[in-house]
Amino acid sequence: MNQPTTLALFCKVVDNYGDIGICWRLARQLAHEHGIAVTLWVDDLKSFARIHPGVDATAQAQQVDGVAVYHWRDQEGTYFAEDVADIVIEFFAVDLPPGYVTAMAQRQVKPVWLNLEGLTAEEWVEGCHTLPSMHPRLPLTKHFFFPGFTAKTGGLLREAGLLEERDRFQRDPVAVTAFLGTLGLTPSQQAARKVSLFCYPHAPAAELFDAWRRGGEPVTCLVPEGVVRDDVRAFLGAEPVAGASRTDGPLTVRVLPFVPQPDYDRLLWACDVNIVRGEDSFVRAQWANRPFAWHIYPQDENLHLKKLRAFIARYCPDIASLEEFTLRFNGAGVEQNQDWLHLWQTLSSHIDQLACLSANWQKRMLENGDLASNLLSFAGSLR
Ligand code: TRH
Repeated sequence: MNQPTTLALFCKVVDNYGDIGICWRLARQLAHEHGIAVTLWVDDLKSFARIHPGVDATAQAQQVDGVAVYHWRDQEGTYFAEDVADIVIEFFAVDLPPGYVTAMAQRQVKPVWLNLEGLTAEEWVEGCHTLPSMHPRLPLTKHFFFPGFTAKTGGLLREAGLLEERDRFQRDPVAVTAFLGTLGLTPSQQAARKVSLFCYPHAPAAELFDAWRRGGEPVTCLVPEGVVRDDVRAFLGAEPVAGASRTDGPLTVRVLPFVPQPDYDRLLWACDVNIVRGEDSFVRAQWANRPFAWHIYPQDENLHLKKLRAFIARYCPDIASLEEFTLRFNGAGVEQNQDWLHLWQTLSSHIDQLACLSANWQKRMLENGDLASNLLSFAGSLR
């Protein structure tokens, strides 16, 4: 069998950082761990530069950590069969440049063409994973590839050695203290229950701040700059710029700078509880081995709540405290009048159970392999 050695990944940034966050992670892993020559086409280099400071947001072409990165400006242009990679991935069903698709069809050995889809715990995914779809005119077949939580999906993104690196970090209090120190946390802020909060603007952050302020337990809430800006501004009584912080009773809220992707992992590893969002931080929280709650990306007609419930059903069907907290955080709880302090305290009282849940979940996810390796073996099976 002729193993593929080149791969082109096309990424459109719809909004925020998850699209490029996922594509970059995948591109880097394929290059570093599998020796694939990867070209990443991305339409928004500014977002990319926020998660990777080594990216030049003005360059048409650049090498970033062994990956060729091209600014994907438009759909125009002529491509030649020899420009086309062995594997072509469209992320989230983006439209490839028509000239590139024509060149794909001109290749003698046709490329493996994959549509890498979004992550969901819903059952239908298993039936659609790896399904083919013929091009209406050209001799090309595209296959759907779904990340997921079961052996009948593509699994989750996870770099080799990630869990070992995390364990080394979490077992090294000096490293954890030093890391949190670089983010400006004082010793007493470090000693408190540390919660990272990365969520969408409609999250009930103000309610949570109020509950923590009324609760007896010292809490340090770490919020990346720009996240729930209005609620953070109201709590601080000042502009929520990186480095700003205020303590009120047992609660400190501290604004963090937006850190490079590897440091965001360290942040998740260093906190006691993580609130994460979207897709990539959601997956990273699962590898952090810490209790977490998910603020899901909202979709029309509340489609996201179906996805949220599907995940809860797989992840924590027996832990009511996490289910209630998560549903309520996403505006979907049954008992909307439940006090946030009560929800938080119930969750906190189950912290050991949640830690155990997280470890068991991780074991199950490991059994599915990792997305990059699964994708390559599927691509290899098609050639
Ligand atoms: O940023 P997100 O909300 O992204 C997405 C996109 O909106 C996308 O269109 C949508 O489809 C998807 O959500 C569901 O959330 P996500 O996926 O967690 O991505 C955030 C990325 O930013 C992730 O790679 C981690 C990274 N990050 C940093 O590198 N540094 C930071 O300080 C923070 C807070 C995040």
